[in-house]
Amino acid sequence: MTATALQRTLTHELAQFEGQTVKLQGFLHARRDLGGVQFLVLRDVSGIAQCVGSGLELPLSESSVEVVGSVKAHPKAPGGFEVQVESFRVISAATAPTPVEIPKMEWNVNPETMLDYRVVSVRGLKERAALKVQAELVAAFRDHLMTEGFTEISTPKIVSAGAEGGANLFPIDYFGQPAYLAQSPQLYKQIMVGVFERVFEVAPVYRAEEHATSRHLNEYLSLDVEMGFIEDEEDVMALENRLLAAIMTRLSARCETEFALLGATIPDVPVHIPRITLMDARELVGDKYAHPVGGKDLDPEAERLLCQHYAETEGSDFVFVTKYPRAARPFYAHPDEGDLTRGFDLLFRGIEITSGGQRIHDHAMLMDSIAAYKLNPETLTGYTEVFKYGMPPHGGFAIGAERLTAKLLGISNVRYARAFPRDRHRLTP
Ligand code: AMO
Repeated sequence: MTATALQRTLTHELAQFEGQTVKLQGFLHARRDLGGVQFLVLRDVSGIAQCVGSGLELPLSESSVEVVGSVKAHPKAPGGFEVQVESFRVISAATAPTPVEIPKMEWNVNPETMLDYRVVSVRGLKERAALKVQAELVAAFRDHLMTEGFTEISTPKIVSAGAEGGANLFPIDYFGQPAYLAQSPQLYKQIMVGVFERVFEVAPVYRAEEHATSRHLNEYLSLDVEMGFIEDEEDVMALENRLLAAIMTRLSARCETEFALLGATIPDVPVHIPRITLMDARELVGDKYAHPVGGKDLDPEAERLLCQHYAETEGSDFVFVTKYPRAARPFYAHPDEGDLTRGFDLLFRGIEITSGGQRIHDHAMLMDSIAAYKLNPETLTGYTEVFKYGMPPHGGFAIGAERLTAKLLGISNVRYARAFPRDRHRLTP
């Protein structure tokens, strides 16, 4: 059979072809010349394969290449098989050496350099593993919500007013009119509850965070959910609980290699994720860990300690923090007794990955809240109007996809959980 008549085999399928001739196509991941004998590692979408040949003229690393050869068991080769090269072809030659050695890259070895050269460094096995896990996570998010009757929506990313308050809006010039990049689909996803009752969106959102931290991006992927006809925020937390369980089930089934490569473990999602009120949480980290509690929210160290407590005492990597005060939540949060709201956060392995809660659905209550937050009601009419038309009690949440991905995989900075991160100092590539 001629090489071109052979079907392409993927590197992860080699075991099925022992003793047979296969055609592999991929990138020249690594190469070694031992005087006449050449070893090359070919990388394709499914993994890597070691190939050995002689008299080959190997191109620069990362060239796309084709190998035709026979598959032999070889315990020391990745995956336990090696391909003995019968013919070798360069499909598209690299014309310059890569600025970083892809197979030798490690996390945190000069991370800025790795991000500078992201167009090619992102091909690294660990780098792409993070993005692959995120892709599966997003697919599981969609699949699970659809089984629960949710409909996917797509809302504007160019908006006339902020949804979340605060100063972190990116202003843009919209044909001479002031506008902003959307901080969140919040107001639109609520409006769409009036259409589909249960909705979700997977889309980037924009936050003009001034500070470069390991948990903040200026553009991140927001996994948003909103559902109508709820009793209270408990229904929303229960939904997120089921959703996370479904996500972890899919990751266990489809991302074993990626988790192994990164030395990470998939968490067990408790049937009932523990809950603690913000007030009790502050007391707990104060009493148990002598961590001073100031401010209206938990600081990053308090989040870490609270997670440590639940990991140690209940074996849970997750904890819901509930009953946030109004001062810590946006105007749309549904009030609860005292000056509290029905808002919650979900912490996972030491960091907040979700905010959510029940929202105000009563028009008069909403207008009062807008006044109490000293917002200009005129800028919000496109949103507040809908509450004149029978909006049901509703609530939802948003998961920061990069934070969840990073914490799942033990990646220290959310920037590596995004293909092309936008941070305080980075607009390219
Ligand atoms: P919030 O502003 O808390 O809530 O954001 C929700 C989740 O998004 C993630 N996140 C970020 N990730 C990376 N970089 C950032 N700068 C960043 N900011 C937030 C976090 C956070 O928990 N509308 C509400 C959600 C809702 O109530 O439905 C909202 O946007 O994981």
